[in-house]
Amino acid sequence: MTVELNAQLTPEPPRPPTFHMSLPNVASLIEDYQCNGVIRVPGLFSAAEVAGIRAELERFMRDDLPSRPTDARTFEADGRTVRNLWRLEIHDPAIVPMVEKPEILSLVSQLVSGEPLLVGVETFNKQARVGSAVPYHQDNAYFCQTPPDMLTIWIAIDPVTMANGPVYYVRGSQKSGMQPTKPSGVKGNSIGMAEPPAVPLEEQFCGLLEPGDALIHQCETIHHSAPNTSDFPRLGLLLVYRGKHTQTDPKLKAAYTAAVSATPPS
Ligand SMILES: O=C(O)CCC(=O)C(=O)O
Repeated sequence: MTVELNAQLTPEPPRPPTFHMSLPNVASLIEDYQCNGVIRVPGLFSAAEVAGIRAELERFMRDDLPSRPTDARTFEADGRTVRNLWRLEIHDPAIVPMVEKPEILSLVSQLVSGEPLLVGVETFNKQARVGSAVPYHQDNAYFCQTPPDMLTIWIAIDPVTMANGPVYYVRGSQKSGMQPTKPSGVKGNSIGMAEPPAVPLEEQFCGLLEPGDALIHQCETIHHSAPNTSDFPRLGLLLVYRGKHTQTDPKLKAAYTAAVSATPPS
């Protein structure tokens, strides 16, 4: 009786938040990821969070980038428009707490089958009319990890439309593992696939997004994107995670080192 009475009168102590519950359908996201190698997560960031991230990226490019090493960015062919920012977790650590949310870590730990480590924060800016294409590739040609428990979260800061160069993914391609590569000669994407896949564009997963939506792809999922021929920018912020247990594969690393030496990012 006393116990029951206490239970009625004593307010429940606050519970630790179960963050993964705030992402709908986590089980189906995981199933989809394992099947297709890519998933769309709508509304991962709020409009206010997106505005904060955009403001920080703009501040960083204006105030800090000129004093950072040249490999902190890749310019477009015009030599002045930023194509990519690299290693923001080092060059602009203020961005990390803005993006590394507990619900993301919870989901990522399940997708990489282990403790998630944030190993890269970068951008693909794809400015209006100037933003260049990204050739067909598998990220693990750059990351060189085994097992391939590694992924990228691609967060839309601008709307991504058919016209401004969305990323296209070949569903299920991660299941076939790494395909032969060749140096691409593209600054910022130095290693690509030796042969493009036979899957027609209209059968590929097209990553159309609203600001704050995200795509998550496994590091061996084949993907690419077209140039931005529109009047609208297409800024994406990318978070790269690996499981703590992955290791560098020396063969992949040798191929990547040769490609990036031939075409450095800056
Ligand atoms: O944003 C793009 O156009 C390409 C992105 C990409 O290659 C990646 O997410 O690994």
